[in-house]
Amino acid sequence: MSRFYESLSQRKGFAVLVDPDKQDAQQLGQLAASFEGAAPDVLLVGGSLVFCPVGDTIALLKECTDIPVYLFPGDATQLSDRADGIFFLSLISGRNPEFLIGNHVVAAPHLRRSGIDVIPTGYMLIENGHSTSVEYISNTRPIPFGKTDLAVATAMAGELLGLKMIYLEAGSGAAKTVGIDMIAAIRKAVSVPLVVGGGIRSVQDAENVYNAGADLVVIGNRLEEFPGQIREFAALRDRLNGA
Ligand code: 1GP
Repeated sequence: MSRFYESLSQRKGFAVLVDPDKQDAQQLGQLAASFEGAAPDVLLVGGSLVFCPVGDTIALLKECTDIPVYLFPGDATQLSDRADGIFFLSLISGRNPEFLIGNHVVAAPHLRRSGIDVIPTGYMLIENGHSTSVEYISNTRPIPFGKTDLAVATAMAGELLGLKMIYLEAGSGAAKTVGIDMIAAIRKAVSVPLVVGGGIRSVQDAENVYNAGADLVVIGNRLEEFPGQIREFAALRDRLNGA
């Protein structure tokens, strides 16, 4: 396994999600400049529906930062061997075979050829009160917000199937994060690294999610609006890691 994957079970981390459709070369340069003294652990590139080639965005990022870049693909069109790795997402909260195995069959030969780091990831969409892009595009229903037992059983099934990471997703721009009780229950039930994203806007949101058991917190929209806030998220991560 990669150094990045190993780090997830050793220390808290945070990821910045980059949407290729929203960031041009100048904005990516500004984003990379904001990492000075506040470096995220990983950059994720992708989304439910992306029109610009993800490889172009990755190439631009690679020109200005050494931080590992992982694909966070909405489907098999969002692949690039310029990435360092991929969160190979299986949408285990849903019942759409295309997002459980279909896209993976299309992607597998490309991934083998590219040799990038593949992290098999159980991707779980959790209801947050509003319909989300990923829910619409994947044509799946999220796990209801309060159904912790269902979420725990789903995460357990993912781990027993051999998935190496569980990603709890409230949806990009969600009004509220995945519930703290649900995160804590899943943390107790599985031993693989836990990623939590969607609707994290404040350092307090991030701290709550970390304290519940998240190993990696993903932040997208908030840093597009307020890039300078990355310093606060980095300081929180460093404080929790005793740095
Ligand atoms: C979405 O978890 C990510 O897939 C990030 O969500 O844009 O709400 O931070 P936000």
